[in-house]
Amino acid sequence: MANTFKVTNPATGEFISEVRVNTEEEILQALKTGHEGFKKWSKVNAHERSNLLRKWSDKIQEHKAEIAEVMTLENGKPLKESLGEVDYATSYIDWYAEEAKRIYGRTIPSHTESKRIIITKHPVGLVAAITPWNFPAAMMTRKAAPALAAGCTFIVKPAEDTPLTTIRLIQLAHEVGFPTDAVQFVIGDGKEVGELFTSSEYVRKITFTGSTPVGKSLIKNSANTVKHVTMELGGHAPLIIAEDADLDFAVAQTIASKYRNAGQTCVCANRILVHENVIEEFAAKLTAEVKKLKVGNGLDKDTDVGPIINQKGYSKIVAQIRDAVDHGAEVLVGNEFNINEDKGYFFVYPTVLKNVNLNMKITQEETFGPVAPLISFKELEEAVEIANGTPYGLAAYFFTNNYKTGTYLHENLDFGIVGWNDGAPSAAHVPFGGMKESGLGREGGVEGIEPYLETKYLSIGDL
Ligand code: TXE
Repeated sequence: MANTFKVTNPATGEFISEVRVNTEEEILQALKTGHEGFKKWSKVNAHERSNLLRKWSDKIQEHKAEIAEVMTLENGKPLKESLGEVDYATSYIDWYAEEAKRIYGRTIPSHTESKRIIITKHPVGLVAAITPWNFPAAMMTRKAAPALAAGCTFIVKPAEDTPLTTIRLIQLAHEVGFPTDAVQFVIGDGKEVGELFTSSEYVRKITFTGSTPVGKSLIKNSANTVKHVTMELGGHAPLIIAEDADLDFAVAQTIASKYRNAGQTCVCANRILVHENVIEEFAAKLTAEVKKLKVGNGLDKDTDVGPIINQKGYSKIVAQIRDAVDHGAEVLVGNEFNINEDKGYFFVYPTVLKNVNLNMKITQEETFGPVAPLISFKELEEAVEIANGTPYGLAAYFFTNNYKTGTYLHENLDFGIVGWNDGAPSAAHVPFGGMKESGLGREGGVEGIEPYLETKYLSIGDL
C-alpha cells in the first residue's frame, strides 16, 4: 500500500492535506480491537448509548461551519450543500439515539401450557463500513448511528478522495466519550481494505455505499464467513412528467434532484421521461432555469454546481454526453467543460439533452453528473417499461396531479424509493434503499436498525 494519500480540492487541484495510509498489520489490529471492544460496548445500556449519540450530534453541530468547509474543500460541493449535509448527517444520529431505546423483543403464545417463548434482539458484533465520497458525512453517520445504537462496534474506511470529513467526525465521537475501540476509522485503498474487512472473522457485518460492481464483489467475498450485508449501490432514477403535471413545479424539482452535488448522487434523476404533448414546453422551461445555475468553486457563495470529484468520474460523464450527441441527441444547454488535467480539476456544465433514445449509453448506465437527458413517451405503460428497463431499482419520481395516474405509477415502478410530486424524498426517518441491483437492505427509519441486530429465540420448557 502507498504510505499516504494526498487530498486535493477538486475545484482547483490544490493540495489540502496528506493522510497516512494504515498498514495491513494496523488494519488487522483495528479489527481485533473492534471485536474485543464489542464485549464491553454491547453491555452498555441503551439509554447510555442513546445519550452518547445525542452528545455526538450536538458536538458535530457545534463544529458545523468547520466540517462543512472541510467537506467543500475535499468534495467540491457548494458550501450551502455541505452545511445541509451536516444537518442531514446529524439527523441520522438523532433518529437512532431514539431508536436505541426501542429495540424491543416480544413473547409468543406457546403451544403447550408449560412452555414460555421469548424473542430478544442482540447486536450483530463488529460492523465494517465502506463509504463513498459523494456524501462523506451522511453516508458514514447513516451506518455508524444505527450500528452504535444497536450495541455494535463500528469501523469505517472512507473514500480515498474524501477522508478528512470522516476523520473529523470520528474524532468528535471520541471527544464526547465513545470508547476508542467502539468507533474507529482506517485509511487505505478500497480493494485492499475491502479484502481485509470481508476475510476477517471478527467482522460480522459489512455495510457499503458505492458502485454496483464493488458491491457485488463485497457480497461474494463476505460469503466465506457468512456476514450480514447492507448494500446501497448505484441508481439510474427515472423522472416521469405526465401530461397533466404542473410544469413549473416539476422543473424546480427536477433541478433540485438533478444538479445537486453536480449530479453525483445515487438518487438523482438520470432519465427524464416527458409526455410527448408537453416535452417542448418542459424542455424550454428547464433549459431557461438551467442557464441560471452558476458553476464554480464551492466556497464561492453564489455557486450552485461544483466540480466533478475526479478524472474518472469526469471521463464517464463526458463519454456519455459525446455518445448521446454522436447518436443524434440535441444539446439545449451545456455540453461544455472546463478542465485542467495538469492541475487536476474537472467541471462539467449543467447540460440538457433532447431527442435521447434508449440505445445511448446515457440511458443505460448511471451518469453521476449534471446531465439531464429528455426522453419522449406517449403512453404511461411505455414510460413504466422504460423506467423499469434497467438493472437498477433505487429511486423513481413522477409528476402528476391525477390520482389514477399516480397510483398506477406507484404500483408499477420497481423502485425502493418513489417520489410523487417530490424530487427530494430522503430523510432519516424513512427506509432508504433499492431493489434489483441497486442494493440489499434499507438505511434509515425503523427498518434501518434491524440489519444491525440478531434475533434470539428462547424456549423455556418445564420450570
Ligand atoms: O465508486 P467505488 P467510485 C457509482 C457512480 C460512480 C461510480 C464509480 O456511478 O460514477 O460508482 O465511483 C471503495 N472493495 N457510485 O469509483 O469504487 C472506495 O475506496 C471494497 C454510486 O467512487 O464503488 C470507496 O470508499 N471497497 C454511489 C467506495 O468503495 C472498494 C457512490 C466507493 O467507491 C473497492 C459512489 C473494492 N474492490 C459511486 N473498490 C452511491 N450509491 O451513492 C473501491 N472501493
